[in-house]
Amino acid sequence: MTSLFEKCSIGDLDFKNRIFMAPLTRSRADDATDIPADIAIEYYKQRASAGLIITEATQISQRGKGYIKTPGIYNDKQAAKWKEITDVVHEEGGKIFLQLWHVGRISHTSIQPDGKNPVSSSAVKADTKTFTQDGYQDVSEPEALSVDGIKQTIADFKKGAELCKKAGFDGVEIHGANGYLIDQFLRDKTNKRDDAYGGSVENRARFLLEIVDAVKEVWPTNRIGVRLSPTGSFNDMGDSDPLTMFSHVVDQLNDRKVGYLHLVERFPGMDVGNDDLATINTLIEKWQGFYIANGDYDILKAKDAVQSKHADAIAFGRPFIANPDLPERLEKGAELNEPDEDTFYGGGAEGYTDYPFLSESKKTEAA
Ligand code: 8OZ
Repeated sequence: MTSLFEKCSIGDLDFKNRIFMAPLTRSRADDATDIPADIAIEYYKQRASAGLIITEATQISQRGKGYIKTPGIYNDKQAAKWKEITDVVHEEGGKIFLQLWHVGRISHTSIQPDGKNPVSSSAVKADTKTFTQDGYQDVSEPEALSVDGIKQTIADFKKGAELCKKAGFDGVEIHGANGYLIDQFLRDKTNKRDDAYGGSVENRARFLLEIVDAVKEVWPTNRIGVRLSPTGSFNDMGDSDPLTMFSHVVDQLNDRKVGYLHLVERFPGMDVGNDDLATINTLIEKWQGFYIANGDYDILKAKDAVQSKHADAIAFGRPFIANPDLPERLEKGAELNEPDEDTFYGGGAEGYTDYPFLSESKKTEAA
């Protein structure tokens, strides 16, 4: 039986365990330049015992930004800071992918270049809020991207993928989940287009697949992952027939031999219906490559998922925020630190780099 603590690989890429770090927005980047904070170097270094670190969602353009203080990957200065991060992770024997992100409509005019409206597949406003300089505010009305705008955005994803090479990443994850731009094209609650990028499942998948194909010109397929949330409703999302939509997507990703599929199976604290579980399970069965499961996994569920071959690896989010040495703690059956939600987004070292390692907690207990 396969264990969570066993190594695994995708092509020529080896991982020391199956305990992966999920992408986690932490909002500590410099807001004017979108350069990751210096303290992010220590944060990622501390977590290098993960089989794979997937970075926080990182915008591929200024248009792709929707929350204050999220980092970017659209210029050399940002890539240079990311290089400092990948260097320390590699020195510690870890592996790290960057998550390429465009928020689409989940943004605010105050965050967009020149105070413009955000873009989306269609002009459908989300019933949700985002973090701005003036606090938590309703997102702004989006504009539908033109076909030229779509082509430019695909080029931005490709440029982001190129900068990731310069920055020393092991690969990239395309963020197609959680109601951001790619998901806004995939699902029919948001995609109302009547051109080649809307309507049929083939058309709605086109934007994602053109991004995958553009990124494939930069990275070998085993170093490209795709994250999806077929049944998620976060960010005011939905689809009339997720099984049909995402079955097509998974078929296409199989054809392209993408390195891994990463599904948000459920959101922490949200109920999942039987239909949603069945959809997710059907999609996983269809998928032929490496599968990363995410969504409210604890140690027992994670062990079971890997042993039963439901998943090749598990991406842990909140547990990795509070436990930099999560693999060691899980392997030893040690107690876990509890994450502090008040310090998830924004601020400095508190709740970011100051969670104790097991060795430190022992020291404290002994003292
Ligand atoms: C929480 C807050 C801001 C962004 C996601 C990138 O859900 C996010 C995100 C999550 O994928």
